[in-house]
Amino acid sequence: MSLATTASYAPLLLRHPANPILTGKDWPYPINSVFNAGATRLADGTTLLLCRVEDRRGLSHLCAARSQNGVDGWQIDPEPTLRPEPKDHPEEIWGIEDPRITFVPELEQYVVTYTSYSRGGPGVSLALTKDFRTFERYGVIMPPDDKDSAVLPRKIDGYWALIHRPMTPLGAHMWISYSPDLRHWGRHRLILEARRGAWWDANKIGLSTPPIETPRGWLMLYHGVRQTPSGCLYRLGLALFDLENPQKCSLRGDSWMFGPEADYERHGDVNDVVFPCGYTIDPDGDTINIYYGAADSAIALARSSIRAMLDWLDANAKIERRRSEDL
Ligand code: BMA
Repeated sequence: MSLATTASYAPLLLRHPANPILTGKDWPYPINSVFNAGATRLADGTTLLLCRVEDRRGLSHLCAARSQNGVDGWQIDPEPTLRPEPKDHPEEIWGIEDPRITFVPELEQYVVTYTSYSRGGPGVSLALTKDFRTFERYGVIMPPDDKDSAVLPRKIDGYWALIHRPMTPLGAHMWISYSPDLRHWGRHRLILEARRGAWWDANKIGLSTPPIETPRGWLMLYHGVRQTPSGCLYRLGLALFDLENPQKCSLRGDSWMFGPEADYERHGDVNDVVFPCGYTIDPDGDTINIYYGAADSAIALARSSIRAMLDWLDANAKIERRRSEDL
C-alpha cells in the first residue's frame, strides 16, 4: 500500500477568508446563535440566506439575510421572517430548523423544506414562497422522526421528488419519495445507507445542501456523523445519482472531503460541526458557494468547483454496486 500523498488531500472546498460571515453579533434583535442557512440567488443577483436562528429560549425560527456579493453587507430582516406557528401547526411547538431552498421554475416559486420540531420529534415541513416575505405553508409532509430534506427542482417522470432522512429500525439513511402535488408522498425508497463500524459516515447520514444538477447526475453533498467519546463529528461526503432515476447512486466517495478544522468549526455551542444547507452557483456555471453552519454558532462560506467535485469523485469513489431495487 502506498502512503497517501498530500496531493490526495488537497482541499476541495476553500474557506472564505472573511469567515465566519455571519454570527449572532450581526443580528438586529437579541438571539443566541445563527447557523444552518438555506441559500439561493434571487433573480436580481442578490444572495439570500434563510438562516436558522436560535433564540434565547433555545427555540429556532428562520430569518432572511440578503447581500449583493454573498459575503458581506448583509441586510438582515429586522424580525423573524418565518416563525413557528404552533397554534395552526402544532408540529412546530419547539421551533423550525435547517431550511433547504429549491427554486422550481415550473411553479415560479421557491420550495422551502425545513425541520419542524414537534413533541414527537423532528419532522419535515414544506412551504412555498415567491419573495421570502410571505409563505404558503403546506405543513408536515413527513412525520417524525425525519429531517435533512430537499425537493428536486423539476419533476422526474411526472412526479416531484424529495430527499429526506427518516429514522427507521434500519438506521439513519437517506431516502427518496415522490409526489404528484408536493402534499401526498409515496413510493419511498432507500437511496444511500450510512456505513457501519469505524467509517466516518457510520450509522447516521443526511442530505446537506439540495442536490446539484450536473450533466453527469445529481451531485449530493451529505453529512456523516461519527460518534466519539468526546461527542459527534460532522463531516461531508459526496455521492452522484442518476439524473432521470435519482434513486440510483452511481458513485460514492470513500473519504470525507470537508470536516471541522477552523476554530469557528471546532468550538461553539456544539463542537466539531460543519453543516451546509445551501449553495449558490456563479454565472460561470461552475463556481459553487457553499454556506454552512459552523459549530451551531455561526454561518461560514466555502467555495469549490462543480467540475473539481466530479473529478474528485472519479478519483475517490467506487461504483456503487448495490442497486436501490435490492434494498
Ligand atoms: C443535527 C441537526 C443540526 C445540527 C447538528 C449538530 O442533528 O439538528 O441542526 O447542526 O445536529 O448539532
